[in-house]
Amino acid sequence: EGVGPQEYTLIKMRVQELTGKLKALAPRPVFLVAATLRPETMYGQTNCWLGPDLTYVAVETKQKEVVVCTRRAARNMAYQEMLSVENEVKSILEVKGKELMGLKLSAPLTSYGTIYTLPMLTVKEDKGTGVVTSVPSDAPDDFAALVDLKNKPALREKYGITEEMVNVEPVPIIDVPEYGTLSAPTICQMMGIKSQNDKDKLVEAKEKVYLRGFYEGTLIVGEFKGKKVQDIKKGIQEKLVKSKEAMVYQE
Ligand code: A2H
Repeated sequence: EGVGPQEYTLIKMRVQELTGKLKALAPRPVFLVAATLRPETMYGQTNCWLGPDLTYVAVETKQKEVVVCTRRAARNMAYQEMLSVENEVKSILEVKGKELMGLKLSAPLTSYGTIYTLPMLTVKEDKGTGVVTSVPSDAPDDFAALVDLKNKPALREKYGITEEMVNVEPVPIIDVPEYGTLSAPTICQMMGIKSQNDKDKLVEAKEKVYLRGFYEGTLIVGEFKGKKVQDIKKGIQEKLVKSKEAMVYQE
C-alpha cells in the first residue's frame, strides 16, 4: 500500500427492519457502511460481509442518521467531521458481528431488492469500516466466501444463515478482456480456488483481475453501459454521494 491516504467510497446499506439490539436505534434510519475501492461494481452487489467476531459501534452522523462500523472507522469519521459530534466517538451501542447476521438491507444500484448480511472470516478490523460489500462477479474473495456458505451447511448453521439468504448468483456487470463478464468466478475456476481458505491463491487471483478490470474493463449495465471503468469510476462515486447513498472517507 502507498504512503498517502487511501480514499474509499462508503456505501450506505439501509437496514430494512431493526431487530435485536438495533431496535434501540429506532426511529432513526440505520445504515451499515461498506468501504470499497470499486464503486462502479455496486451494480453487482449480492450480499454484505461482516466479521462475526469483530465489534461494531452505532454512531450518529451530521445528517442525524445512524451508521454501523468498527470503532476505529468511527474515530476516523469523527476526525473527518462526518459525525454529529466532532473529533469524538459517542457510540450509541456496541454489537458483535455475529449478532448482526442475516439482516435485510437495501443497497444502491444492485438489482437485488434485498441483500443479507453474512459472515466472512477474513474481514479485517484495521481496514475500512469492517463492513464489506460483496460483489462475487468481480471480487475473488467475495466469490470464494459465498461458495463456502453455499457448500457448507454447518458454516451456515453456526451463524444462523438460511439457504434463502445465500440463494444469490454473481451478476455480470463488467466485461474484462480474457476473463469475460464473470471475471472472479472465471479466475477462481482457472486457478482451482474452492474456498476462502485458499488464501495465497486468492491474493494472486485478486491482483490479476483487479488490474485488468480497472484498466481494461467495460461496464455492460446501467447508465454508464459501454464506458470504460477507469473513465466512470469517479462519476459513479459522485452520483452516489449526491443521492446520499454514499460518503467519501479516507484513512
Ligand atoms: B472491494 P485495499 Cl468488486 N477486510 O470492494 C477485508 N477486505 C476489505 C475490508 C476489510 N475490513 N474493507 C474493504 N475490503 C475489500 C469491491 C471490490 C473490491 C471488488 C473487487 C476488488 C476489491 C467489492 N468487494 O478490492 O487493501 C473491499 O473490496 C480489491 C483491492 O484497501 C475493498 O474494495 O486495497 C478492498 O478490500 C480494499 O482493499
